[in-house]
Amino acid sequence: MSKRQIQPPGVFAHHRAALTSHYAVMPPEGILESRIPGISNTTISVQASRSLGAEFAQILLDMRAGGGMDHARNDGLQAFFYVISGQAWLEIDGRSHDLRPGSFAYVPAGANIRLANAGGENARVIWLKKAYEAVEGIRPPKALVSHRDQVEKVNKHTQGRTWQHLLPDEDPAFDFAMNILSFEPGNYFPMIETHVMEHGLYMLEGQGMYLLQADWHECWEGDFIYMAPFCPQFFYATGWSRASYLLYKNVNRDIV
Ligand code: UGY
Ligand code: MN
Repeated sequence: MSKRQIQPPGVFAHHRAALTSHYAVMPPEGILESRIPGISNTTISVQASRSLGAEFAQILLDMRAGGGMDHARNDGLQAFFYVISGQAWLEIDGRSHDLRPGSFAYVPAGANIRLANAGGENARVIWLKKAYEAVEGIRPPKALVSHRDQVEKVNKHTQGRTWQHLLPDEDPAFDFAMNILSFEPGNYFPMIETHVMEHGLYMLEGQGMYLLQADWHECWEGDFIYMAPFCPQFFYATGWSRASYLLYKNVNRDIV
């Protein structure tokens, strides 16, 4: 069976996808391909957008050899890139960066960007976009390119559960955080969270059970979850290996 086809041939009605007014669970096999002018040789999977109720967009790009953005783009939004697999090349305002699995980049609103596959294999990259919420007297952040291995793992609340803050989100210039949360087998949150911030979650590895509002969902590597503001949420890792996810969260702004 191919990676995108998880049910046996002839079985169609079983799936793990869910959409409510508070959350969405989206296994990759159900996300149909989109096309965006100016991006070629690439399978484009839209995971979150305004039409879902989200205040950000998240797009998974599977760039084949020679694939990616055909020319520099500027949609006026902030962007965040995270490389899941393969080699990629990213240009930000004329400066080019070689990216490998675990590399990430923050791009300020208004920058010109160009992303392409830089190797022979497919390159899989998450592309998140968000309108910048400016605050008087605070300068917007500058571009930042780094790698997951350069970011300290901090232990919060419990042993066996670590956070990596990919962006310096204690800096009020940033209006969103991108964190990698990792859970050793059997580890879990210290409480059920209910908060004003929304989330986009991409499962990087492992598996677990996610409580969303009042429903349990089993999820694993490659799944995407959207959590709307105030959606009750809780996770525990199952299986025999670490579970990790990349998590978007809007932060640092006044509530109106
Ligand atoms: O930072 C967070 O809100 C995080 N603990 N939430 C989550 O993983 N669903
Ligand atoms: Mn949360």
